Amino acid sequence: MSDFDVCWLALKNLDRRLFPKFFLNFSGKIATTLRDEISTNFDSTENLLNEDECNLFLLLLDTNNQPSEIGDEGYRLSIHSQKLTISANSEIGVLYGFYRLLRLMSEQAFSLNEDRVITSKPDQAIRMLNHWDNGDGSVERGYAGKSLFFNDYEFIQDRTRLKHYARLLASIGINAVAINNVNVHFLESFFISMPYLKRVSEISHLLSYYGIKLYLSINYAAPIEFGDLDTADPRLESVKNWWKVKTANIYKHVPEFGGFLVKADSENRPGPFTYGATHVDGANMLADALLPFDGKVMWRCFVYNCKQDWRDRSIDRACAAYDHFMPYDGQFAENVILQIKNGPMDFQIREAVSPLIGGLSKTNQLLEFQLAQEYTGQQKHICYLIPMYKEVLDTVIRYSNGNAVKVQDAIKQSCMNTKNSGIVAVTNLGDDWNWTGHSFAQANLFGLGLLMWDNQLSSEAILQDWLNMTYDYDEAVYRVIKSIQLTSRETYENYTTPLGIGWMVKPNHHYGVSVDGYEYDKWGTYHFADHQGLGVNRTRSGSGYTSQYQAPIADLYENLESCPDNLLLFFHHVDYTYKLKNGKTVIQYLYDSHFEGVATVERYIADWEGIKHLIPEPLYQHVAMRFTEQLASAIEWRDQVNTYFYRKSYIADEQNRKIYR
Ligand code: GCV
Repeated sequence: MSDFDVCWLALKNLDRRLFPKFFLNFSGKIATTLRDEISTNFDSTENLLNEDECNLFLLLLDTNNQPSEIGDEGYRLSIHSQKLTISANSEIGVLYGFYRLLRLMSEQAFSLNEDRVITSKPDQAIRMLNHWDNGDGSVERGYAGKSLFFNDYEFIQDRTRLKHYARLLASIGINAVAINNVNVHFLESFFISMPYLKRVSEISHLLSYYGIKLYLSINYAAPIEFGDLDTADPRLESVKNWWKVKTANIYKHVPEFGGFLVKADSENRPGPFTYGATHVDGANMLADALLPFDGKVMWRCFVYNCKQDWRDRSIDRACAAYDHFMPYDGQFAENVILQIKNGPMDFQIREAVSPLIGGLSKTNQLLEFQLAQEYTGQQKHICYLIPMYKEVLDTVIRYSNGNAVKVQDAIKQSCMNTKNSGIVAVTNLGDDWNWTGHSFAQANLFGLGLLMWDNQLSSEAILQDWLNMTYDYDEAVYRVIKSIQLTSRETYENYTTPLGIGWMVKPNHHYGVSVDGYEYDKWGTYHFADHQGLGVNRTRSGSGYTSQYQAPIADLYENLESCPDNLLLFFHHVDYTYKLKNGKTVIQYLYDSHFEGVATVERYIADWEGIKHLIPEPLYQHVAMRFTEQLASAIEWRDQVNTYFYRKSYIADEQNRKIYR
């Protein structure tokens, strides 16, 4: 038995004898993986001679006979006369179908007696994870232990855990990963060369058994770091050739290599701006080197002025991504994909959706989420993020011929090549026994995987699947975990930064409250509270950010009357006495939400105690200990925020609750 959790692949109550014999009509890497999975989950033996004896069929379809309904990676799963067939147009499609079978079997109602057919194909082509792992084994914004890939400037040699990692990812449909931090330091700059490529190739090979492509984050200034050139100007032949030679060498050693992930001209990372060149010059130069190998460049749009003067009210960080990238729409190469954070700031508990997503119409896009809970409780607090992701995917971000276009469709419609778009998330994984620090944070990874595949799934259905696969307890336990998880995002928002204001965190590590922590700093993340009110004026009379949205979305946010309350302070600076749509004043809402947030955490704790006798002690204690921290932190948030705004406004709480003076 391994010393780590197998998460949702634990599948404690599968009937191992359900499939006595199985039939597989193809051979190769994925067939090996399937045999492995079958022997892990069932007592089945393969029968290649007499198909009549089999009741599980894993079939790679004849490519001339492709049912278009399942595309390249999808599958068809059918139960007929007590036989179950999984068929697909690709080997990976069959594997995805097999994992779907495991999910189905974790449902109480599963039976071979009922005929049924399920077809499924992914809504998004690229379903990727980004690791922010460093060569020394640390993980930037990692809250679940150390890196799964590196330790003490070496690649980890033990493959046991990596194999489980690959299983977990494939089981939720993830097909790409970048294994090192986008902030590429000195050592990691050399991962694109020998001897590191040997190790990269071993990992890439292992991942290929699960249909996962490996990418590397690169240092834009690598030609200089290597000591080969004194410039990284993308327009120079010497620089172009340097990357062509390096890229060809990567593919020689890592034939399945996916491509490069690039953070350039962002938070002090090098980039084309140093040479007066553009992001188009930089990205297309790399794309050119990757093109012969069908490789891709994921180019991040997190470009903003991180040395802003807080006194200068003319700069709004929220405008930056759009301002930098929109002018180049249509100029990026076909194998360049712009990677855009879901909001224009930085993974706050609630932000408006980045207007760049609706703006671009001729550029490949990857929508970037953050599973790592940097600003959402750092995997000490429970914060089920799937409702937030769904909200983003369902947001109408533009209109086309009068029809509303949601984010989930916009990212596909604007691309030059449908295979070059999708969704990516910064992972919440590490080498902790349970992978995610808080065991309940597993649901975020599981959920996002499923949601990237099927954008229509509900947060509740996903959570139910995760529970079915992970635990095998009394229904009362499920009820409690569900009610906690499904309300946890709002609860976190309530006791931290409601109404879209964001930030107010302690600088650098971003955990815990510090209302003015960033207020007079250079990062562009301000709340502008004074004695009369708070919020950021991003309307036309302020920074003009609202104009980056197309009409009528721009007007929706521009006008106080139509701006949704939960984004009010993201878009507007208002008085404390301004009345929300629910009739409360802003100041009263701030007080109420903070009291309510803490009260809800107290209720979670009581509910958790109430099911103590129904769950194993280690799980009980693990969650209980984190709740103790969550409550302490929530109380600190409540008291500091309430006191801060009482002192600024001098307006008392209508309910006269305890606010420290
Ligand atoms: C990897 C935020 C985080 C940084 C992160 C950066 C990014 O600023 O605090 O740790 O750097 O985003 O997304 O590049």
